[in-house]
Amino acid sequence: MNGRELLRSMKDAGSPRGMRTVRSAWRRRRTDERDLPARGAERARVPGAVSGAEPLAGGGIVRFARAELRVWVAVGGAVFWGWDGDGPSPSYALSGDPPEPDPRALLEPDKEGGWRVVSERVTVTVSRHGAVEVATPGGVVLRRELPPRWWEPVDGNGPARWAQRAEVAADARFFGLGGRASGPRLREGVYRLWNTDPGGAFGPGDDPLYITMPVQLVVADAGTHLAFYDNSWDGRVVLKEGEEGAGSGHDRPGTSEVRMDGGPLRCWVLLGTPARVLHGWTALTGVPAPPPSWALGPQHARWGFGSAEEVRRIVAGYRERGLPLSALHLDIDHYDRHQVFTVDRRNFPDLPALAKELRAQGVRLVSIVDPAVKAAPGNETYESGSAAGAFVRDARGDDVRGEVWPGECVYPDFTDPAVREWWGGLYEERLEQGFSGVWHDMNEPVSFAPFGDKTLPRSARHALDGRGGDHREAHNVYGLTMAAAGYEGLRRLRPEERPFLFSRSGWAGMQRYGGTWSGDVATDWPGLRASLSLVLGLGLCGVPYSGPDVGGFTGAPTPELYLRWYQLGSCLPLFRTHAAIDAGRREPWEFGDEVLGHARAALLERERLGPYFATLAQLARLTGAPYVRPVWWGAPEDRALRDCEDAFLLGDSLLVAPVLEAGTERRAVRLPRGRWYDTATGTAYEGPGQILLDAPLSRIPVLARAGAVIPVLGATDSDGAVGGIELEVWRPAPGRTGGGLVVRDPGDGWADPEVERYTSRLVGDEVVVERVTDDGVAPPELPVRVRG
Ligand code: NBV
Repeated sequence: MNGRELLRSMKDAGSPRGMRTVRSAWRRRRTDERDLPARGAERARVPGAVSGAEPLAGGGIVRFARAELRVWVAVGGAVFWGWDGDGPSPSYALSGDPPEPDPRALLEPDKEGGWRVVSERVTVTVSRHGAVEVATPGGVVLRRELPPRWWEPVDGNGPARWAQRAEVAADARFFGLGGRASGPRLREGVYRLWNTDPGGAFGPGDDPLYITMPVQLVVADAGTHLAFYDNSWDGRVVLKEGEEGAGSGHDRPGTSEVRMDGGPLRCWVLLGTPARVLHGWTALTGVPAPPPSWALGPQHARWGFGSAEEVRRIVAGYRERGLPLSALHLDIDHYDRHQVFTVDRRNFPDLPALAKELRAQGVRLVSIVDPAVKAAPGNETYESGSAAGAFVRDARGDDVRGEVWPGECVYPDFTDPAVREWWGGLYEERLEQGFSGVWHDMNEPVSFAPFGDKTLPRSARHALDGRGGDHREAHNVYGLTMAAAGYEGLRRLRPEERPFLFSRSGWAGMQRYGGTWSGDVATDWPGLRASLSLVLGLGLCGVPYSGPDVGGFTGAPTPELYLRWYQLGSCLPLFRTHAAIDAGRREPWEFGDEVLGHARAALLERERLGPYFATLAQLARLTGAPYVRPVWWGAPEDRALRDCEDAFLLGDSLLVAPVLEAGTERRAVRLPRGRWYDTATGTAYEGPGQILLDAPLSRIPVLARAGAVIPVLGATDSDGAVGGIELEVWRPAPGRTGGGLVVRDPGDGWADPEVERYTSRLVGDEVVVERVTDDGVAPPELPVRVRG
């Protein structure tokens, strides 16, 4: 315990909760000291010299003096390699069985005395000492893993630690590693792989956060690739960007060194365009669950509405001002003394009736769900969970207790399939209360502590789906497996509806069950920036649905900061205002008439773009492409775009340049190649290059790609009836064609919607839009409005 921690624990000990917190932190420490012996002497190992190889499906096994490597290429071109018998399964990241090995990929000796696997899409070369090089069929090397190193306990007790260093091109940029506040481009530094509630509010300097993933996307002139070290243990990634030798031929490569405290040393590598890589990634780890259509609308939350009356007042506030609202979220204050699956009946006497009343106004209720269960007789969840043996135990078989909002708590072991089933069934209570969706919080998982790690003891036992293990391996998949439990539960309970679930913590593959949000982002300009970097980075890790607490979690934003946050938020998949119990207001009308007017404009534009968002949600499901993409998405070879962190593409058609600094009325925008229109003025600009655009308080710059065909809602008619879907078409540049995809909103069910493809071109001065079908082209059935 350091001085600061000691001070905090003395302060905490002044209240009953504080005393329990201090006690719980000591208990965690003692449990680990008792059940997790300190590491003794270790022996280092490297693979040594190659001794032979054996061809197997898709590749083979290459043997070394002190290790062996299984390497193969899957149908579709994904590369897998694993040392010492580590295969692709079991894995919490993979959505099902691993893909089949490519029967045409062959293992052959190479001239240097090593071996290589040659396939149509990729060549993998294994050197004589165990370096693994992944190259395009043209021979361009994208990634070179140096021989790994292991440190094994001499007495054979305990896991082997390992380190794996890889080299990438000198010009490469790193992205990903889950949700990072300091991205999206990951600069030199150490990134920890241990899901963590930063406590309080976070900004760009805070790392790690709630979602860490050993997934990196690397973009270089030579090509784009994704590397995934499928291992959920505590670890670190040390990134160093390379340096080019300015024509001297002496480039210093970029490096990534992954160090893990245990667990398998295995990796998947996918290469191709960014779109291909993300498609491959979601083929491997699961397609993103498309949210129900209402979850693409504006949502409002607050910790501390406090009563049904206040909820009614807020909803009426939206209605009276003509502001659309799709959902309202109830936080832990609506529980009975913070206990999950209960209701504070004094302040929320009839939730089902309230839900019905709001639903009639088009507003759904979403419920927070915390994993920790108050350990008290009489608490039904505790009693049924205890009877089912559902809670995480220590090595002696006693329930592990922690301290969270309701007091002393126990934690379901979601790595046990029976526990997932039990927990999923509990969502029936939430549905009966009238909730339409769930918001998973505190699932890193958190146990308050004045010192040490704010989570469960590392020695806590977990089922790990029959394999058995401890919290060192289970920690990072706790949120993921909780999401699986909730999602499957909702599917069983309401098979006809797409579940709405988003989760603060998670891991590779969490998109199968839903989305996420920023967590407790600080209310300041750096916090605003961090919230964009999180959404972009998570999208590149396969999690396309997320968004920040608009306005920031803590404190009170200035009207300007609130408005800029609102404008950015309105262009992100999850568009939700939220704040802490002691924070200032977040309703758009609380910041004066000017802000209200501009916020209303952002809100209405979001509504108008509804069909485009619905299309992006379905395309994310079909292709893995996130709604929100870095500007280099379609042009990774453009180095200036790789370094651009203050703008993003929304789908293929729009480029959004949010205002991330105070006092801005004009900002620079870096354009990808092609013609782009400022959607506010209609002025055309030619990319690539940088332009300056007006960014008055009333709006943030949004540009449309020339030729784009965007589904939007038509104007409201004079009776106030909302228009149907129209195609907004941005005039193609002369000599160029354009187009767009439209996927109509399938409602909240599972219908497989059709993907409609449209093209646009100029004939003389006229813009011609056509629908491309299996039988040829046809005029579009939807009304077309040409702009630009
Ligand atoms: O449930 C209260 C909050 C919630 O409002 C927030 O969104 C979560 O990220 N929760 C964290 C727990 C308390 C944080 C101080």
